[in-house]
Amino acid sequence: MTMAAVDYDGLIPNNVALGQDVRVKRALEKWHPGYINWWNDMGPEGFQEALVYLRTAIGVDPKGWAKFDYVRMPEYRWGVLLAPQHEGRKIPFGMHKGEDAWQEVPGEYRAMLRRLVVIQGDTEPASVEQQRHLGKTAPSLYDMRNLFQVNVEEGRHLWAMVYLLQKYFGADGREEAEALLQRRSGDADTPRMLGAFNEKTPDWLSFFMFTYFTDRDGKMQLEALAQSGFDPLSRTCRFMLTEEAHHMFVGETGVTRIIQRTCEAMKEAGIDDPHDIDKVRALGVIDLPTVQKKANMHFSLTLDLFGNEISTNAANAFHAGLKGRYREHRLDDDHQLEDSNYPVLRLINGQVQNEDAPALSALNMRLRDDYVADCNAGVNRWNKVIEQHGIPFAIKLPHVAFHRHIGEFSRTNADVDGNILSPAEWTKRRTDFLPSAADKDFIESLMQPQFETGKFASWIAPPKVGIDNKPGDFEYVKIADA
Ligand code: BYC
Repeated sequence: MTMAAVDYDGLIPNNVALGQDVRVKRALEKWHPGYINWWNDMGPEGFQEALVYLRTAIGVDPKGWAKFDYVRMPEYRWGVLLAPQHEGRKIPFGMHKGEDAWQEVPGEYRAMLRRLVVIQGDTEPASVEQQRHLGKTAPSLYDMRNLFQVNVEEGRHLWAMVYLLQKYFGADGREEAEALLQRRSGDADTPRMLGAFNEKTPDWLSFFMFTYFTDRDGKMQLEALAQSGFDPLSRTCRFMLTEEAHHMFVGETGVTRIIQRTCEAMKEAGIDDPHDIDKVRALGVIDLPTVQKKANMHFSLTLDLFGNEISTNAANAFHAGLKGRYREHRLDDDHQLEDSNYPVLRLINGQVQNEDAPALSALNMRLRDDYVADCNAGVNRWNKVIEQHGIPFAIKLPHVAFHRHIGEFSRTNADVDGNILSPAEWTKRRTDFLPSAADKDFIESLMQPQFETGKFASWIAPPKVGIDNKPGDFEYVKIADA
C-alpha cells in the first residue's frame, strides 16, 4: 500500500503530488475562482462569514484523518485526496477481471467513464444548492454545524470528481468541469442531471430524510464505483466514503431525535393515539404520520436514482470493469455474470411480480435491493425509539412501486403497499401517502431558528453526544463573528 503524504502548502491541499503535475495544477487553479464564486452564490446563504467548527481532512489514514477547528466556509481547505494505492491491484469483475487495474483511462471506455464521473460530480454541488437556505431555520447551532459540514464535504466531493476530469479527460474534462459550475438545482433551463437533485429541501425534516435516504444512494453508488477497474476512480471513491458516513449519521440521528421528541411530548401530555394529529401538533412537535409521509417521499424519489431496473448502461459499465456491485469483493460468484439471472420486480398483467432477467442487465435493480436492505436497518432503529415509548406506530418503507418516475413503475400508480391504483384513486389518496399542503405549512411553521448555544427547537431532542466530544453548551457556530 502506498500512502502519499498530504501537501498543504499550495492553494489546493492534495496527496496526488500536484506540485509535480504542472498541467493539472494550473487547470485546477484556473477552476478554483469559479468554484469559490459558485460557493459564495449558491452555498449556505447568510453564514459565509460565520466561524464554523468544521472537520477538515488532513490525511487518508482511517485512524486520525481529520482535524476540527473554527473555519469560515469560503476559507475551507477543499482538497484532492485519494485513498492509498494498493500495489498490484487487479480489476475485480467484468471481461477484464484479473488484469492489472488501469492507471490511465482505457480509450475504448473513455466516454462511458466520463459520463459516470460527470453524473457523480453533478450530484455534489446540487445538494449544496438544495440546502442553501436551511441555515436560517436551524433548530440549534449543533445542527447548523452539521449542515455546513455536510455542505463543505459535498463541495470537496465535487473537487474529487473535477480532479479526475481535469487529470484524465483533457479538453472534454475541462469543459465538463466548467459545466458542473453552471448547472443549477431546479433551474428550468440548466437543471442538475438527476431528478431527485432538482427537488426542494425546504425544511429540516426534509434535510434529515435527504441525508438518510439520498446520501445513502451516494454510499451505494460510491461503493459500486470504488470497485472500478479504473484505479484513480476507485481510490477517490474509497476516500469519499469515509466522509459520507457522517452525512448518513446526521440523517439517521436527526430523524431519531425528531421521533424521540415527539414520543416524549406525547407521553408527557398523555396522548397515546399517534393518529390524533391535531393534539400532537398542538404540542409543537411533528406527528409520526407526517414523519412517515416524508419518509415515503424521500425514499421513493431516491429509488429513481438507481435508474431503470433493466439497463444496458449498467450492463456495459460492469462488463467493461468500470462500475461494480455493492461490495463486489465480498460476493462469491464468477464476477462476470454472463450466464446468471437475477429476479427483477416487474408489472405483469397489472400485477407486481418477480421475473428473472439476465444478471448483467439487472445490476441497477440489484444495487437498489442492496440499498433497500441498508435503509431498513436504520428504520428499525427509529422504530425502537417509538416502541420504547409504548406508542403503537411503526415507520415502514413504502413498496418500491410507490410514487416512481423512472423505471418499471413510472407509468403506473401504486399505493404504499404496492397495490395498483386507478389515476382517480391515486389523485384522491395521494395526500394519505405524501405530505399535503397543510402538512408542509405545519412543518414550515415549526422552522423557527434556535441559535442560542446549547438550546434546541421544540420539535427535536438534543443529541446524545456532541461533535468531537464537545459538551452540550459548545458554540458550534460563532454567528456573532459574522
Ligand atoms: N433522473 O439505463 P438507465 C450522491 C437516465 S448520489 C434523470 O437506467 P443508468 C449524493 C439515464 O441517465 C449518487 N435521468 O441509466 C447524494 C439515462 O440517460 P441517457 C450519484 C435518469 O446509467 C446526496 C437514461 O435515463 N452517483 O452521490 O443505468 C448528496 C436511461 O437510464 C435518472 C451516481 O448516480 C434519474 N433519476 O443508471 C450528494 C453514479 N435515472 O444517458 C451526493 C453514477 C436514469 O441515456 N451514475 N436516468 O441520456 C450511474 O451509475 C448511472 O448513471 C445511474 C443511472 C445509476 C444514475
